[in-house]
Amino acid sequence: MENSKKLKIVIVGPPASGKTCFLERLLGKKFNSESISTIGVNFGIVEVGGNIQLNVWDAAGSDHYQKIIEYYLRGIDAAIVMLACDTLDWDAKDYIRNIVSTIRSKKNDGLKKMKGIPDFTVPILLVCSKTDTCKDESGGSMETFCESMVKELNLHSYVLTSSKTMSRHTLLEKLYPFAKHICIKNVSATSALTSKTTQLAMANKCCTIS
Ligand SMILES: Nc1nc2c(ncn2[C@@H]2O[C@H](COP(=O)(O)OP(=O)(O)O)[C@@H](O)[C@H]2O)c(=O)[nH]1
Ligand SMILES: [Mg+2]
Repeated sequence: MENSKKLKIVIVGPPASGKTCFLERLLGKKFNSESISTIGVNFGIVEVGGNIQLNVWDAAGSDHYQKIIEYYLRGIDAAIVMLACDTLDWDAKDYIRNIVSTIRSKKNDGLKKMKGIPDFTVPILLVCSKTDTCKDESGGSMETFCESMVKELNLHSYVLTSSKTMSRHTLLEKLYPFAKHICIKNVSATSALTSKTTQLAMANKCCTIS
């Protein structure tokens, strides 16, 4: 689609949290129960609806690839942090805190990058994956865990997903409000920038001796 809004998104999460399966399902592929671990990164273009195109980078989760993840975080519009529902414990909380801090510090562009200021505005969605493996006994606790993380770290929101049992349509529906939020945020940032540039141009004009 020529006029679609293109957003750069990175999915990060521990190894085997379901990142690659999630991206593949969004791309319309079948669920793969024998998905092999990602070397480096996978990439896919997801048409999420509403004329929004997500350019999604699925970065390998192991510490070995930390530098690669940091590289792909540059210039992103948003990030997805993925955790499997059967790994939601204290370690998972620390993992989320650390990765969110990395995302906020590496995403910076322009002035913020020069000054080394973390970007607290980058939208981050928490995805709790593999819910088909947990739903019976811990449905409530998954939500409590995610809500507390969203609140503590000021994330955009969270969604519960299963690449195994949910349709592509359902997964896209879960992602759509996040994609829409990023678009709206980008539009307001651009118009703020445009108005700042206009103000600066006008100020300069006042001071120009012609
Ligand atoms: N039951 C179940 N298994 C899943 C789901 N998503 C991924 N898996 C399995 O978990 C393993 C790791 O998935 P993968 O997408 O490669 O994880 P990644 O390392 O985060 O990219 C694979 O064996 C997948 O088949 C899910 O929603 N439900
Ligand atoms: Mg993978």
